[in-house]
Amino acid sequence: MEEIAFTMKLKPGVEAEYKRRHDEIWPELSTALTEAGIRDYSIFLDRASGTLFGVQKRMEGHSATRLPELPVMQRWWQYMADLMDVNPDNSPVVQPLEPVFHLD
Ligand code: RM4
Repeated sequence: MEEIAFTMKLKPGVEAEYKRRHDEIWPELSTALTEAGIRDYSIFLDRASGTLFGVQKRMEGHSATRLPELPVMQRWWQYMADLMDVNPDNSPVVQPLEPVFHLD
């Protein structure tokens, strides 16, 4: 199991809506994430900057890198695109983070 972390960027004034949509995450999407081998996935918000901090564990042999191929992922990104900084294909602009410390 590896742990990865990354940032994404929320547009100003949509914090409540971003949380609401995730509180009501589509079961089909959470199933797809789990089936791709993602576990313990959390997203935290820094309200001051709009930075979203994602952290997740990926099981050995995971297929997280193939999630963008799934129609449900595409639909979710399209749905979320009005709230986040996104690439031309609607995927969120993701900045991978480097691990610098870990305590078990
Ligand atoms: C985020 C973003 C990410 C997705 C999570 C569930 O807003 O779309 O790509 O992994 O939702």
